[in-house]
Amino acid sequence: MFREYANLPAVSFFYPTLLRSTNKAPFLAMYETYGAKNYNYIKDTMEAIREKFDQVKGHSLRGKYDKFIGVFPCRTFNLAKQSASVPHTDHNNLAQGWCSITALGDFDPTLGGHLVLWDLGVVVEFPPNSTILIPSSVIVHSNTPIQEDEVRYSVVQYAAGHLFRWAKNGFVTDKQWLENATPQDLEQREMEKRDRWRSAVDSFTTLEELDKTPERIAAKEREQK
Ligand SMILES: O=C(O)CCC(=O)C(=O)O
Ligand SMILES: [Fe+2]
Repeated sequence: MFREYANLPAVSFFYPTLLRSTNKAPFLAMYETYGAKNYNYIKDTMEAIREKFDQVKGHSLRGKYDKFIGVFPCRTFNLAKQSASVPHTDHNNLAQGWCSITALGDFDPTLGGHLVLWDLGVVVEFPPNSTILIPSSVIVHSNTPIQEDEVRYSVVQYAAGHLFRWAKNGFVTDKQWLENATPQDLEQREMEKRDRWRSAVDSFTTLEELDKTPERIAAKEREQK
């Protein structure tokens, strides 16, 4: 997906910058750069959950920072010898959240292992050891099969939607929250539900927004001199 946009000015400016970033895996830096609002929503919620559990003696979730996990609270290993998915969405993930998929193994990416993005009508070559970020909860995706003697695994990192509902409820389940909710709480929640899709859509960065960052403006000024 990224390659298609690589020649657009905002994107081609950021890519080398984020690859120079030394304290994060490039795919995390990419998420933070191109999906800042989205990334920060996950980061802040995870931080709130960790803080909450810091208060519970002996149950701290505050592990050592892992630069290959970063903000992602969940990870799935697809370890079948020829891992490939049929068309699906990961609808339990945070709807607007991006999912990081890393392909591993030994296969010819020109013959198989492509990522198919059905809603976009796009088929992307997906070589082993590369990572692609997609909003996997809303885009139907699958893989093409690899050759008979080849091997393919994948590692998927994402944020489960339930974590966000639970944190928003004040760290209780929907069932527990409903049991204690007042009529005003219920009314307020119905109103929030009606508008929630909009804030989820707004959390995607537009190319115009990328073009207006201070770094990009400074670069444009330098180009003009
Ligand atoms: O292996 C892949 O490329 C996709 C995996 C996937 O979509 C999933 O595990 O939900
Ligand atoms: Fe998936």
